[in-house]
Amino acid sequence: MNRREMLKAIPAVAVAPMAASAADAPVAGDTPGLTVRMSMPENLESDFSQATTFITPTEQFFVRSHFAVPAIAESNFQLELTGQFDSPTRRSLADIKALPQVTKPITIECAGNGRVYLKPTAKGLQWQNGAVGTAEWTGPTLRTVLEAAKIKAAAKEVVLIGADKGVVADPPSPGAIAFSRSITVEKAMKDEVILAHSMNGQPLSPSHGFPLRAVVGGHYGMASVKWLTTILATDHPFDGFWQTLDYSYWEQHDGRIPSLKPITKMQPKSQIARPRFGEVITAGSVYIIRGAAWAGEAAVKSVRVSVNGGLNWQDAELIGEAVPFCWRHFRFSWTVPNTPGPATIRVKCIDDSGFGQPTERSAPLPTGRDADYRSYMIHHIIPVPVTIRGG
Ligand SMILES: Nc1nc2c(c(=O)[nH]1)N[C@H]1C(S)=C(S)[C@@H](COP(=O)(O)O)O[C@H]1N2
Ligand SMILES: [Mo]
Repeated sequence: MNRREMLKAIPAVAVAPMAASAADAPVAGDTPGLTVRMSMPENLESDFSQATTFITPTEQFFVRSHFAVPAIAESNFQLELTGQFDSPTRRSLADIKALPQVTKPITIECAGNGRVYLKPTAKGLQWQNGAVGTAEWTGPTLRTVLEAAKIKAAAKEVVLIGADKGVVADPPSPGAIAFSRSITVEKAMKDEVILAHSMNGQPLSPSHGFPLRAVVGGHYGMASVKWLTTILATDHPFDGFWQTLDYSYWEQHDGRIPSLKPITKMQPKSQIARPRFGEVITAGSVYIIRGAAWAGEAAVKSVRVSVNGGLNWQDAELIGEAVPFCWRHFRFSWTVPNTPGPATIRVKCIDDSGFGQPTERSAPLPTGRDADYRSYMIHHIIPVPVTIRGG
Protein backbone atom coordinates (compact mmCIF):
# COMPACT_ATOMS: atom_id res chain seq x y z
CA MET A 1 0.00 0.00 0.00
CA ASN A 2 1.28 3.47 -0.81
CA ARG A 3 1.07 6.56 1.32
CA ARG A 4 -1.81 8.07 -0.58
CA GLU A 5 -3.93 4.96 -0.07
CA MET A 6 -3.00 5.04 3.59
CA LEU A 7 -4.24 8.62 3.86
CA LYS A 8 -7.40 7.80 1.94
CA ALA A 9 -8.29 5.02 4.34
CA ILE A 10 -11.23 6.00 6.49
CA PRO A 11 -12.33 4.76 9.90
CA ALA A 12 -14.70 1.82 9.98
CA VAL A 13 -18.36 2.72 10.08
CA ALA A 14 -20.55 1.32 12.84
CA VAL A 15 -22.16 -1.83 11.46
CA ALA A 16 -25.70 -2.77 12.52
CA PRO A 17 -26.88 -6.40 12.42
CA MET A 18 -27.85 -7.17 8.83
CA ALA A 19 -31.03 -8.48 7.25
CA ALA A 20 -30.92 -11.45 4.88
CA SER A 21 -31.14 -9.14 1.88
CA ALA A 22 -28.07 -7.19 2.98
CA ALA A 23 -26.19 -8.29 -0.12
CA ASP A 24 -28.35 -5.99 -2.19
CA ALA A 25 -28.23 -2.97 0.07
CA PRO A 26 -25.42 -0.48 -0.36
CA VAL A 27 -23.25 -0.12 2.72
CA ALA A 28 -22.85 3.16 4.60
CA GLY A 29 -19.87 5.01 3.18
CA ASP A 30 -20.53 3.98 -0.43
CA THR A 31 -19.67 6.59 -3.02
CA PRO A 32 -19.89 6.26 -6.78
CA GLY A 33 -16.76 6.71 -8.76
CA LEU A 34 -14.23 5.18 -11.07
CA THR A 35 -10.48 5.75 -11.06
CA VAL A 36 -8.85 6.67 -14.36
CA ARG A 37 -6.01 4.24 -15.10
CA MET A 38 -5.71 5.65 -18.62
CA SER A 39 -7.88 8.29 -20.23
CA MET A 40 -7.14 7.52 -23.90
CA PRO A 41 -8.08 4.81 -24.57
CA GLU A 42 -10.53 4.72 -21.72
CA ASN A 43 -9.50 2.44 -18.86
CA LEU A 44 -11.43 3.00 -15.67
CA GLU A 45 -11.27 1.07 -12.44
CA SER A 46 -14.12 0.42 -10.01
CA ASP A 47 -13.65 1.01 -6.31
CA PHE A 48 -13.94 -2.53 -4.98
CA SER A 49 -14.65 -1.24 -1.49
CA GLN A 50 -18.03 -0.19 -2.98
CA ALA A 51 -18.70 -3.65 -4.41
CA THR A 52 -21.18 -4.60 -1.72
CA THR A 53 -24.13 -5.17 -4.04
CA PHE A 54 -24.63 -8.24 -6.21
CA ILE A 55 -25.17 -6.14 -9.35
CA THR A 56 -22.59 -3.47 -10.08
CA PRO A 57 -24.34 -0.27 -11.17
CA THR A 58 -23.35 0.45 -14.79
CA GLU A 59 -21.78 3.79 -13.89
CA GLN A 60 -19.49 1.97 -11.43
CA PHE A 61 -18.60 -0.90 -13.79
CA PHE A 62 -14.92 -0.92 -14.80
CA VAL A 63 -13.99 -0.13 -18.39
CA ARG A 64 -11.14 -1.86 -20.24
CA SER A 65 -10.57 -0.68 -23.79
CA HIS A 66 -7.55 -1.12 -26.03
CA PHE A 67 -8.56 1.58 -28.50
CA ALA A 68 -10.85 4.57 -28.84
CA VAL A 69 -14.56 3.82 -28.65
CA PRO A 70 -15.78 3.24 -32.23
CA ALA A 71 -18.85 5.32 -33.10
CA ILE A 72 -21.51 2.95 -34.40
CA ALA A 73 -24.98 4.11 -35.45
CA GLU A 74 -27.68 1.63 -34.56
CA SER A 75 -29.44 2.30 -37.87
CA ASN A 76 -26.63 0.97 -40.04
CA PHE A 77 -25.20 -1.62 -37.61
CA GLN A 78 -24.81 -5.09 -39.05
CA LEU A 79 -23.42 -8.21 -37.44
CA GLU A 80 -21.67 -10.31 -40.06
CA LEU A 81 -21.53 -14.11 -39.72
CA THR A 82 -18.89 -15.50 -42.01
CA GLY A 83 -16.65 -18.53 -42.50
CA GLN A 84 -17.88 -22.00 -41.57
CA PHE A 85 -21.64 -21.38 -41.88
CA ASP A 86 -24.12 -22.94 -44.30
CA SER A 87 -26.11 -19.67 -44.24
CA PRO A 88 -23.61 -16.86 -43.71
CA THR A 89 -25.61 -13.69 -43.07
CA ARG A 90 -25.70 -10.11 -41.90
CA ARG A 91 -28.08 -9.18 -39.14
CA SER A 92 -29.34 -5.81 -38.00
CA LEU A 93 -29.84 -5.03 -34.34
CA ALA A 94 -33.60 -5.43 -34.87
CA ASP A 95 -32.96 -8.95 -36.25
CA ILE A 96 -30.90 -9.77 -33.16
CA LYS A 97 -33.56 -8.43 -30.82
CA ALA A 98 -36.21 -10.50 -32.66
CA LEU A 99 -34.43 -13.76 -31.72
CA PRO A 100 -35.30 -15.49 -28.41
CA GLN A 101 -33.75 -13.41 -25.61
CA VAL A 102 -32.22 -14.25 -22.26
CA THR A 103 -31.33 -12.02 -19.32
CA LYS A 104 -28.57 -13.25 -17.03
CA PRO A 105 -26.20 -11.80 -14.47
CA ILE A 106 -22.58 -12.61 -15.29
CA THR A 107 -19.37 -11.52 -13.56
CA ILE A 108 -16.57 -10.17 -15.74
CA GLU A 109 -13.03 -9.91 -14.38
CA CYS A 110 -10.19 -8.51 -16.44
CA ALA A 111 -7.28 -10.96 -16.70
CA GLY A 112 -5.00 -8.16 -15.43
CA ASN A 113 -7.08 -7.38 -12.33
CA GLY A 114 -4.65 -7.10 -9.37
CA ARG A 115 -1.58 -6.49 -11.53
CA VAL A 116 -0.37 -3.76 -9.16
CA TYR A 117 0.24 -6.47 -6.54
CA LEU A 118 2.80 -8.30 -8.70
CA LYS A 119 6.45 -8.18 -7.69
CA PRO A 120 8.53 -7.17 -9.53
CA THR A 121 6.25 -4.60 -11.13
CA ALA A 122 4.78 -5.88 -14.38
CA LYS A 123 4.17 -3.78 -17.48
CA GLY A 124 0.55 -3.01 -18.26
CA LEU A 125 -2.32 -1.16 -16.61
CA GLN A 126 -1.76 -1.10 -12.86
CA TRP A 127 -5.16 -2.35 -11.76
CA GLN A 128 -5.77 -2.75 -8.06
CA ASN A 129 -8.76 -5.00 -7.34
CA GLY A 130 -11.46 -3.04 -9.16
CA ALA A 131 -11.30 -4.54 -12.66
CA VAL A 132 -14.22 -6.84 -11.89
CA GLY A 133 -17.98 -6.40 -11.83
CA THR A 134 -21.30 -8.16 -12.25
CA ALA A 135 -24.05 -6.94 -14.55
CA GLU A 136 -27.29 -8.32 -15.90
CA TRP A 137 -26.91 -8.87 -19.63
CA THR A 138 -29.74 -9.21 -22.18
CA GLY A 139 -29.68 -10.61 -25.70
CA PRO A 140 -29.80 -13.91 -27.58
CA THR A 141 -27.37 -16.64 -26.61
CA LEU A 142 -24.50 -16.92 -29.06
CA ARG A 143 -25.78 -20.45 -29.77
CA THR A 144 -29.09 -19.07 -31.04
CA VAL A 145 -27.22 -16.81 -33.47
CA LEU A 146 -24.80 -19.53 -34.61
CA GLU A 147 -27.57 -22.07 -35.15
CA ALA A 148 -29.71 -19.57 -37.08
CA ALA A 149 -26.80 -19.17 -39.52
CA LYS A 150 -26.32 -22.95 -39.61
CA ILE A 151 -22.81 -23.24 -38.26
CA LYS A 152 -21.05 -26.18 -39.91
CA ALA A 153 -19.98 -29.29 -38.02
CA ALA A 154 -16.43 -28.55 -39.22
CA ALA A 155 -16.31 -25.29 -37.22
CA LYS A 156 -13.98 -25.54 -34.23
CA GLU A 157 -13.74 -21.92 -33.06
CA VAL A 158 -15.59 -18.67 -33.48
CA VAL A 159 -13.53 -15.49 -33.73
CA LEU A 160 -15.33 -12.52 -32.22
CA ILE A 161 -14.18 -9.32 -33.92
CA GLY A 162 -14.76 -5.80 -32.61
CA ALA A 163 -15.18 -2.60 -34.61
CA ASP A 164 -12.35 -0.93 -32.66
CA LYS A 165 -8.87 -1.05 -34.06
CA GLY A 166 -5.45 0.48 -33.83
CA VAL A 167 -1.71 -0.01 -33.83
CA VAL A 168 -0.25 -1.79 -30.80
CA ALA A 169 3.21 -0.55 -29.81
CA ASP A 170 4.45 -3.35 -27.57
CA PRO A 171 4.93 -5.87 -29.01
CA PRO A 172 4.41 -4.05 -32.30
CA SER A 173 1.41 -5.16 -34.32
CA PRO A 174 1.50 -5.39 -38.11
CA GLY A 175 -0.27 -2.06 -38.59
CA ALA A 176 -3.77 -1.34 -37.31
CA ILE A 177 -5.56 -4.43 -36.09
CA ALA A 178 -9.11 -4.96 -34.81
CA PHE A 179 -9.61 -6.28 -31.28
CA SER A 180 -10.53 -9.94 -31.63
CA ARG A 181 -10.57 -13.13 -29.58
CA SER A 182 -11.80 -16.63 -30.26
CA ILE A 183 -13.63 -19.18 -28.15
CA THR A 184 -14.14 -22.80 -29.00
CA VAL A 185 -17.45 -23.80 -30.58
CA GLU A 186 -17.94 -26.04 -27.57
CA LYS A 187 -17.86 -22.99 -25.26
CA ALA A 188 -19.78 -20.84 -27.76
CA MET A 189 -22.75 -23.25 -27.54
CA LYS A 190 -23.07 -22.90 -23.74
CA ASP A 191 -25.93 -21.01 -22.10
CA GLU A 192 -23.49 -18.61 -20.42
CA VAL A 193 -22.39 -17.01 -23.69
CA ILE A 194 -24.64 -14.10 -24.63
CA LEU A 195 -24.65 -11.50 -27.38
CA ALA A 196 -25.78 -8.63 -25.21
CA HIS A 197 -27.41 -5.43 -26.43
CA SER A 198 -28.41 -4.42 -22.90
CA MET A 199 -26.62 -4.11 -19.56
CA ASN A 200 -28.59 -3.73 -16.34
CA GLY A 201 -31.79 -3.15 -18.30
CA GLN A 202 -30.45 -0.33 -20.50
CA PRO A 203 -28.95 -0.36 -23.99
CA LEU A 204 -25.17 -0.81 -23.76
CA SER A 205 -23.29 2.43 -23.22
CA PRO A 206 -20.62 3.31 -25.81
CA SER A 207 -17.87 2.38 -23.30
CA HIS A 208 -19.33 -1.07 -22.68
CA GLY A 209 -19.74 -1.99 -26.36
CA PHE A 210 -22.78 -0.31 -27.92
CA PRO A 211 -24.69 -1.63 -29.75
CA LEU A 212 -23.66 -5.30 -29.28
CA ARG A 213 -21.05 -7.25 -27.35
CA ALA A 214 -20.27 -10.80 -26.39
CA VAL A 215 -20.42 -11.80 -22.73
CA VAL A 216 -18.57 -15.06 -22.13
CA GLY A 217 -19.46 -16.29 -18.64
CA GLY A 218 -16.59 -18.02 -16.80
CA HIS A 219 -13.83 -16.62 -19.01
CA TYR A 220 -11.69 -13.58 -18.27
CA GLY A 221 -12.92 -10.30 -19.72
CA MET A 222 -10.89 -10.29 -22.93
CA ALA A 223 -13.25 -12.94 -24.36
CA SER A 224 -16.25 -10.64 -23.96
CA VAL A 225 -15.63 -8.70 -27.17
CA LYS A 226 -17.31 -5.29 -27.28
CA TRP A 227 -18.58 -3.48 -30.41
CA LEU A 228 -18.99 -6.91 -31.96
CA THR A 229 -19.35 -6.64 -35.72
CA THR A 230 -18.10 -9.95 -37.12
CA ILE A 231 -18.29 -13.58 -36.09
CA LEU A 232 -15.85 -15.70 -38.08
CA ALA A 233 -16.29 -19.46 -37.68
CA THR A 234 -13.06 -21.36 -38.40
CA ASP A 235 -12.09 -25.01 -38.66
CA HIS A 236 -8.72 -24.32 -36.98
CA PRO A 237 -7.48 -22.49 -33.88
CA PHE A 238 -7.22 -18.70 -34.17
CA ASP A 239 -3.68 -17.30 -33.75
CA GLY A 240 -4.46 -13.58 -33.53
CA PHE A 241 -2.58 -10.96 -31.53
CA TRP A 242 -4.70 -11.10 -28.35
CA GLN A 243 -4.87 -14.89 -28.57
CA THR A 244 -1.10 -15.49 -28.69
CA LEU A 245 1.13 -12.45 -28.01
CA ASP A 246 -1.26 -10.96 -25.47
CA TYR A 247 -3.65 -12.67 -23.03
CA SER A 248 -1.61 -15.86 -23.11
CA TYR A 249 0.25 -17.82 -20.44
CA TRP A 250 3.02 -20.39 -20.30
CA GLU A 251 1.97 -23.98 -20.07
CA GLN A 252 4.76 -26.26 -18.83
CA HIS A 253 5.32 -29.62 -20.41
CA ASP A 254 8.47 -31.43 -19.31
CA GLY A 255 9.99 -28.24 -17.92
CA ARG A 256 11.99 -27.53 -21.06
CA ILE A 257 9.49 -26.51 -23.70
CA PRO A 258 6.83 -24.30 -22.18
CA SER A 259 4.28 -23.19 -24.77
CA LEU A 260 1.97 -20.19 -24.88
CA LYS A 261 -1.71 -20.95 -24.41
CA PRO A 262 -4.58 -18.49 -24.66
CA ILE A 263 -5.97 -17.41 -21.30
CA THR A 264 -9.54 -18.57 -20.91
CA LYS A 265 -11.11 -19.62 -17.58
CA MET A 266 -11.26 -17.34 -14.56
CA GLN A 267 -9.39 -18.77 -11.58
CA PRO A 268 -10.96 -19.01 -8.11
CA LYS A 269 -10.53 -15.70 -6.33
CA SER A 270 -11.85 -13.72 -3.40
CA GLN A 271 -11.38 -10.06 -2.61
CA ILE A 272 -11.95 -8.01 0.51
CA ALA A 273 -14.18 -4.95 0.05
CA ARG A 274 -14.16 -3.93 3.72
CA PRO A 275 -11.96 -3.21 5.46
CA ARG A 276 -10.18 -1.09 2.91
CA PHE A 277 -6.40 -1.23 2.67
CA GLY A 278 -5.01 0.56 5.71
CA GLU A 279 -8.39 1.09 7.38
CA VAL A 280 -8.40 2.00 11.07
CA ILE A 281 -10.53 -0.38 13.13
CA THR A 282 -11.75 0.11 16.68
CA ALA A 283 -10.21 -2.21 19.26
CA GLY A 284 -12.74 -4.49 20.94
CA SER A 285 -15.47 -3.87 18.34
CA VAL A 286 -17.22 -6.37 16.11
CA TYR A 287 -16.26 -5.60 12.54
CA ILE A 288 -18.05 -7.12 9.53
CA ILE A 289 -15.45 -8.17 6.96
CA ARG A 290 -17.09 -8.20 3.53
CA GLY A 291 -16.14 -9.12 0.04
CA ALA A 292 -16.92 -11.26 -2.95
CA ALA A 293 -15.56 -14.50 -4.39
CA TRP A 294 -15.88 -16.12 -7.80
CA ALA A 295 -14.61 -19.25 -9.50
CA GLY A 296 -15.27 -18.89 -13.23
CA GLU A 297 -16.96 -21.97 -14.62
CA ALA A 298 -16.79 -23.64 -11.20
CA ALA A 299 -18.82 -22.75 -8.11
CA VAL A 300 -17.56 -21.11 -4.94
CA LYS A 301 -17.65 -23.83 -2.30
CA SER A 302 -16.30 -21.80 0.59
CA VAL A 303 -14.49 -18.63 1.50
CA ARG A 304 -12.01 -18.88 4.36
CA VAL A 305 -10.88 -15.90 6.41
CA SER A 306 -7.74 -15.38 8.48
CA VAL A 307 -7.39 -12.41 10.82
CA ASN A 308 -4.04 -13.47 12.24
CA GLY A 309 -1.61 -13.46 9.37
CA GLY A 310 -2.69 -16.73 7.81
CA LEU A 311 -2.21 -18.88 10.93
CA ASN A 312 -5.85 -19.82 11.46
CA TRP A 313 -8.69 -19.87 8.94
CA GLN A 314 -12.43 -19.82 9.49
CA ASP A 315 -15.37 -20.05 7.11
CA ALA A 316 -17.02 -16.82 6.04
CA GLU A 317 -20.77 -16.75 5.64
CA LEU A 318 -21.78 -16.88 1.98
CA ILE A 319 -24.58 -14.40 1.26
CA GLY A 320 -27.60 -15.00 -0.95
CA GLU A 321 -27.98 -17.82 -3.44
CA ALA A 322 -25.18 -19.20 -5.60
CA VAL A 323 -25.67 -17.85 -9.13
CA PRO A 324 -23.67 -19.66 -11.84
CA PHE A 325 -20.90 -17.57 -13.47
CA CYS A 326 -21.33 -14.87 -10.84
CA TRP A 327 -19.49 -13.71 -7.82
CA ARG A 328 -20.83 -14.56 -4.37
CA HIS A 329 -20.66 -12.07 -1.56
CA PHE A 330 -19.45 -13.11 1.85
CA ARG A 331 -19.18 -11.65 5.32
CA PHE A 332 -17.40 -12.54 8.49
CA SER A 333 -17.96 -11.12 11.98
CA TRP A 334 -14.57 -10.30 13.37
CA THR A 335 -14.27 -9.79 17.09
CA VAL A 336 -11.47 -7.26 16.97
CA PRO A 337 -8.82 -7.74 19.69
CA ASN A 338 -8.62 -5.21 22.51
CA THR A 339 -4.94 -4.62 21.84
CA PRO A 340 -4.08 -1.80 19.45
CA GLY A 341 -1.58 -2.47 16.67
CA PRO A 342 -1.34 -3.73 13.11
CA ALA A 343 -3.38 -6.69 11.84
CA THR A 344 -3.67 -8.41 8.49
CA ILE A 345 -6.81 -9.86 6.95
CA ARG A 346 -6.64 -12.60 4.34
CA VAL A 347 -9.39 -14.41 2.45
CA LYS A 348 -9.28 -17.35 0.11
CA CYS A 349 -11.87 -18.91 -2.16
CA ILE A 350 -12.13 -22.66 -2.61
CA ASP A 351 -14.09 -23.95 -5.60
CA ASP A 352 -16.28 -27.04 -5.79
CA SER A 353 -13.40 -29.18 -7.05
CA GLY A 354 -11.35 -28.21 -3.98
CA PHE A 355 -9.03 -25.92 -5.95
CA GLY A 356 -8.17 -22.77 -4.04
CA GLN A 357 -6.02 -19.68 -4.20
CA PRO A 358 -2.24 -19.91 -3.89
CA THR A 359 -0.57 -18.16 -0.96
CA GLU A 360 2.16 -16.72 -3.15
CA ARG A 361 2.32 -15.82 -6.81
CA SER A 362 5.02 -18.44 -7.36
CA ALA A 363 3.14 -21.34 -5.78
CA PRO A 364 2.65 -24.52 -7.83
CA LEU A 365 -0.88 -25.15 -9.06
CA PRO A 366 -2.56 -28.18 -10.64
CA THR A 367 -2.42 -26.25 -13.91
CA GLY A 368 1.26 -25.35 -13.68
CA ARG A 369 3.07 -22.59 -11.82
CA ASP A 370 1.12 -19.46 -11.01
CA ALA A 371 4.17 -17.40 -12.05
CA ASP A 372 3.73 -18.77 -15.58
CA TYR A 373 0.57 -16.73 -15.82
CA ARG A 374 2.82 -13.77 -16.72
CA SER A 375 0.98 -10.60 -15.69
CA TYR A 376 -2.48 -12.18 -15.87
CA MET A 377 -4.75 -14.42 -13.80
CA ILE A 378 -3.55 -12.82 -10.59
CA HIS A 379 -5.35 -14.81 -7.93
CA HIS A 380 -2.91 -15.41 -5.11
CA ILE A 381 -3.98 -14.24 -1.67
CA ILE A 382 -3.61 -10.48 -1.22
CA PRO A 383 -3.35 -9.55 2.49
CA VAL A 384 -5.17 -6.41 3.60
CA PRO A 385 -3.28 -4.57 6.34
CA VAL A 386 -5.33 -2.64 8.92
CA THR A 387 -4.59 -0.79 12.14
CA ILE A 388 -6.43 -1.55 15.35
CA ARG A 389 -6.80 1.57 17.44
CA GLY A 390 -8.00 2.03 21.03
CA GLY A 391 -11.79 2.38 21.23
N1 LIG B 1 -13.75 -4.74 -28.95
C1 LIG B 1 -13.17 -4.82 -27.75
N2 LIG B 1 -13.67 -5.69 -26.85
C2 LIG B 1 -13.12 -5.80 -25.63
C3 LIG B 1 -11.98 -5.05 -25.27
C4 LIG B 1 -11.49 -4.13 -26.23
O1 LIG B 1 -10.52 -3.39 -25.99
N3 LIG B 1 -12.10 -4.05 -27.46
N4 LIG B 1 -11.42 -5.25 -24.04
C5 LIG B 1 -11.66 -6.56 -23.43
C6 LIG B 1 -11.19 -6.68 -22.07
S1 LIG B 1 -9.52 -6.96 -21.89
C7 LIG B 1 -12.06 -6.68 -21.00
S2 LIG B 1 -11.48 -6.98 -19.44
C8 LIG B 1 -13.50 -6.43 -21.18
C9 LIG B 1 -13.96 -5.30 -20.30
O2 LIG B 1 -15.32 -5.03 -20.50
P1 LIG B 1 -15.91 -3.65 -19.95
O3 LIG B 1 -15.08 -2.52 -20.50
O4 LIG B 1 -17.33 -3.59 -20.35
O5 LIG B 1 -15.77 -3.72 -18.44
O6 LIG B 1 -13.81 -6.11 -22.54
C10 LIG B 1 -13.13 -6.91 -23.47
N5 LIG B 1 -13.68 -6.66 -24.76
MO1 LIG C 1 -9.17 -7.48 -19.67
